[in-house]
Amino acid sequence: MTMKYSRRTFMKAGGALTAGVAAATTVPKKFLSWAEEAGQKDMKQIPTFCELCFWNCGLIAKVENNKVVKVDGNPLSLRGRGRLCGRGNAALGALYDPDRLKFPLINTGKRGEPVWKRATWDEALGLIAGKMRVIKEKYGPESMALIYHGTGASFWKHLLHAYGSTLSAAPSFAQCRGPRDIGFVLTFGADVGSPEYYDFSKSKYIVLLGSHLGENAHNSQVQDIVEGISNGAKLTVVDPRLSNIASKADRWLPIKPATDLALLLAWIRIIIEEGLYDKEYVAKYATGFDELRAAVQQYTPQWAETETSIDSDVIVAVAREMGKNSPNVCIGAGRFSAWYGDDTQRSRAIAILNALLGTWGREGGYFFPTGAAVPEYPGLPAYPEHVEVAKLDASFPFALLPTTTSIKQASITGQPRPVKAWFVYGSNLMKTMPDKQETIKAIQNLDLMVAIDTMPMDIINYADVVLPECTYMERYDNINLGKFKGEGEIALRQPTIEPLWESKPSWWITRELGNKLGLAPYFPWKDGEEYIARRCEAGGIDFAQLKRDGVIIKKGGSPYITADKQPEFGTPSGKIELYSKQLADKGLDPVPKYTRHAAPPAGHFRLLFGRAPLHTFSRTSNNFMLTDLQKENALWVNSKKGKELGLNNGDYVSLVNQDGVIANGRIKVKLTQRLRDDAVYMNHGFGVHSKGASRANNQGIADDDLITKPAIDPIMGGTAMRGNFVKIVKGA
Ligand SMILES: Nc1nc2c(c(=O)[nH]1)N[C@H]1C(S)=C(S)[C@@H](COP(=O)(O)OP(=O)(O)OC[C@H]3O[C@@H](n4cnc5c(=O)[nH]c(N)nc54)[C@H](O)[C@@H]3O)O[C@H]1N2
Ligand SMILES: Nc1nc2c(c(=O)[nH]1)N[C@H]1C(S)=C(S)[C@@H](COP(=O)(O)OP(=O)(O)OC[C@H]3O[C@@H](n4cnc5c(=O)[nH]c(N)nc54)[C@H](O)[C@@H]3O)O[C@H]1N2
Ligand code: SF4
Ligand SMILES: [Mo]
Repeated sequence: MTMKYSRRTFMKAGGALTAGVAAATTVPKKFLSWAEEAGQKDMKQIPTFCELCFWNCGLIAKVENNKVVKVDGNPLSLRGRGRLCGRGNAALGALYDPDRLKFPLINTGKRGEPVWKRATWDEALGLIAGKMRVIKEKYGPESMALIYHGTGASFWKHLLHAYGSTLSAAPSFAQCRGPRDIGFVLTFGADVGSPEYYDFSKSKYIVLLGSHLGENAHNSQVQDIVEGISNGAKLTVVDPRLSNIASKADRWLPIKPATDLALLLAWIRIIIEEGLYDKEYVAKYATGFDELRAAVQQYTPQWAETETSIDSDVIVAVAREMGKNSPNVCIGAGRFSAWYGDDTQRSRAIAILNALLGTWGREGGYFFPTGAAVPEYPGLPAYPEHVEVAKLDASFPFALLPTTTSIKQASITGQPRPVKAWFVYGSNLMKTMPDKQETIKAIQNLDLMVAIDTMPMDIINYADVVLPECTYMERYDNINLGKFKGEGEIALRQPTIEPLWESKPSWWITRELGNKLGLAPYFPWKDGEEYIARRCEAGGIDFAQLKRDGVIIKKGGSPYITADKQPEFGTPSGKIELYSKQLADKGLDPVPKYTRHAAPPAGHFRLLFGRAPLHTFSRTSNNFMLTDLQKENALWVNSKKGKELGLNNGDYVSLVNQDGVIANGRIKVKLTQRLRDDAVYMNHGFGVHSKGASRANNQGIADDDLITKPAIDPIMGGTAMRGNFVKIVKGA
């Protein structure tokens, strides 16, 4: 395969290789004088970055007598620009949660019915190392898997590599953004980045499908779209629900759920047939236009109206608005894209539409980012030679990153090869992976299951050993690199106080475990500070400046295509592939094709879900500063439909899905005109079952209890979750 899941060629086009050091950046004096003004001269101000979601905004902790008393945004951070979202402001709620994991724990009961024994670090790590030795001997090192989410995971990847396993997967691929990334990689040879390379602040026209920005609190991206709108950008939001961003839009298209591909294909057809596309751009950079044109003839606006329930006049009008504003248009790629099973194809349709409008590398569309780099710790030994083993994702031809889907299957069936142990780092799989019973079955088959977490969330109850990591406020971590418009960012996480109780950072835990496994040469660092300082030194980066400011910014070149800066596309043809021969060669549709999805059976609603603005999944569901603001989720039900069913606002109901599965607990009804009548909607992350999380336990209902039937994306193995239907049961 010539295509790589990499942004190398993309970065080259973006001028990242010409990056130089920016003029010295320091935290503005005014900002640092905050404590002095408050008469607290001995207050320390320590910059670090947030881990309450992956956006990783820079923050400054105010520390008094070894206690963090406040956090503020770091104005130098490109991810937050001096601001924190509601969750980021609740750092103290994560740090000082009395429910935190305090000591290593060994499960002397069963997986799922734990009986905990407090252990020393030596005992817990000794037990794990002993089992890892046996597993390696019996099944080979590649039978050990890492499933992860979060910055500290890189130390665990390093440990596994040193041990001999390259098997690791993040749910944020197959359960989240994987379909989107692969759809764009197949089309442009590059993905849209994280943070996404949206040039919203310069857009003249923005289209969002789903993407409930604002509720989904991508900090700097929300700032950008607000700036774009105040600069006059027109906004169209496609969503079955009037989301907060839809309420700010010029047009809200309340689409029938699961039909977005029909709308996109109709838009593509109109833009081609009315000649609204960027002809010069398409001729120069794209291939497969004639095949695309022929394939979309069937998708007329009238046909799309019957599928989507959106008036064909509106469909045509939006296409013309996009065409008129081309190329300063951004049709958002979305992020959570594991929706209906044909998600890579839907993402490809979004990519194709952007290509026709010439938005890639253009002002107001998708910019070419600038990156920054820091070398690895110098002098580490090479990893053991990789033993060729059966590829787990062979049945998904474009699973360019490994999927949790295949790890789970291999753990259950032993095919195509056995997986016998999981390290689960910062991932609450009980809420994250659809079809919980199958996840439990996979875990029951393992020889070893270790959870590395900060909180007693549902996942730890299935572990043999639980390792308490200290929170992001108490540790050095991996360096965080970010790619932005004309600037790249190097960000430091450093402790603001010493770890509480017996919790430890990953650089320490992996080193100690590595030592027990005879892998000491791979872990030469003295401590977290030395680990970072040596890497900075190797890269000529001023560690003292990084420690003082929290971030170092590198300047880059033009974010747009110019006469002497031409884009390169990492596809096999070296062009934007409107028709994908790669897909055709694998027996997959080379141009996205619409297939109708099942509608809710009689008496049922489609179960839709999304982000709580003030929570991140179950990452924050027990955070006392946030439970004060939102403790449980609500069930959005269309007012008229709800009244027909005899429901009142505030009634508690229970939910049963198409497979007869009843969700634990009860949920409060919110009657609203902001939702279609064929779906219900709730925030994800609630309905935590673990009793150890005392505030989150049993608050609201878990969408994940009801998602028993995922649809698997045949292209990349994503597990789509919005094809489940529920019935409302009154009187809970
Ligand atoms: N506050 C907060 N912010 C977060 C997170 C969080 O937990 N909390 N999580 C972060 C993460 S990891 C991710 S991936 C992102 C996810 O955030 P997004 O990528 O924005 O998620 P989506 O699923 O696109 O958006 C949810 C919206 O999709 C709508 N929707 C449902 N079905 C359909 C449909 O068939 N068609 C269309 N057009 N719309 C539909 C829902 O009504 C809802 O408004 O958010 C990130 N930001
Ligand atoms: N039903 C359903 N399933 C979904 C989604 C959905 O909306 N509905 N969303 C999907 C999406 S978009 C994504 S990205 C995935 C995310 O799902 P996951 O990858 O599981 O990520 P989180 O929910 O962020 O992980 C939360 C876990 O990390 C722990 N944790 C928090 N901070 C730290 C830390 O500093 N160190 C360690 N070691 N652990 C920590 C928390 O205590 C908790 O157990 O879920 C996907 N699955
Ligand atoms: S968006 Fe909010 S929760 Fe996410 S990193 Fe930034 S401040 Fe933290
Ligand atoms: Mo996600």
